[in-house]
Amino acid sequence: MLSRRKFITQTSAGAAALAIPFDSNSFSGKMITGKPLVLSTWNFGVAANEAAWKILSTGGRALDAVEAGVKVPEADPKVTSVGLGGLPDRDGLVTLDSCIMDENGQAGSVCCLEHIVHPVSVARMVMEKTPHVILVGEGALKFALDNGFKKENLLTPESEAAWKEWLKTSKYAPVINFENHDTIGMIAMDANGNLSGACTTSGLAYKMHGRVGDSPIIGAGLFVDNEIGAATATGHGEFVIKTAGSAMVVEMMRQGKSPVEACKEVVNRVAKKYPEKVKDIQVAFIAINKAGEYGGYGLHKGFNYAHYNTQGFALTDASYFTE
Ligand code: SD4
Repeated sequence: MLSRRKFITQTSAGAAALAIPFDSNSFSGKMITGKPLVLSTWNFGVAANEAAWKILSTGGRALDAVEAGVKVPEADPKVTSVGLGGLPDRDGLVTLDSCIMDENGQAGSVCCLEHIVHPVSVARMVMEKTPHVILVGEGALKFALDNGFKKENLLTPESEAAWKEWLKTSKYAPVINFENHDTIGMIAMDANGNLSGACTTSGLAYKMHGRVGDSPIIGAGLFVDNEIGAATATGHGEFVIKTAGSAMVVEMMRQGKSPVEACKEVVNRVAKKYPEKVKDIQVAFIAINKAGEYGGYGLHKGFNYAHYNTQGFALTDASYFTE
């Protein structure tokens, strides 16, 4: 269980306003940096980080931590934007996108995968057991089943009911900051200073069947460069893909920007390139650099991210481009 004693919320990236008292001498209004560290998108990142922290705090590898971390919302049927219980596409099918990337620049991904509760683990297996980076659809499912994953029904009665309700209008209008949790993107640095990341989602609800978002696309939904830092994205994937989002955030850090500045720069780029879309879409990034600094930034108000390091954990409301 999370210890409330160690729980704080922050109101802007890195600069904390404590909502719940934190009874140590840390988090006194400034960012606590250093390793190990795990950062993930949205408020469900708190529970996911806790699972990741068990591995990081005992000297484990960042790759193992991010996989274990994102498996928490993947398996939670109450989380309707990731894994089991994810809202389906417009044909009523739950299709999952997921990827993972390690400190050696290795990556694995699955797109439009059905029936498997933990697509992130299939993505890891693609990375570790195949000569490829991405497997999609039927091929990804066959690979998963051949490797011992179990076929399951991911459409819960609640998600099915929501889809049937949606069918009454069939209006495709993805909601900004959906239930305050969308994709989970998680990035971590372990005690050895190595970086890894994972990103996993059921994608935008009621998307066209076969649609793939940014989340399983290396460079868009996730990017890790062990020399520089790591970044991951959430929001309307089409705009993250079109701006090479997470890779761009890492490149901004390479040019000397802090994690928050780097995220902000890429969000600003989205706003500049697609001004007519800004009011309807959310795009947000989180990032960490090799010094253990971290941050996030959203196009719209309402994006938050969870982090956990040696000082405890926190949920931070990210700064944003516009309300
Ligand atoms: C996607 N980025 O499929 C994901 C979903 C998400 O807000 O984050 N939704 O586009």
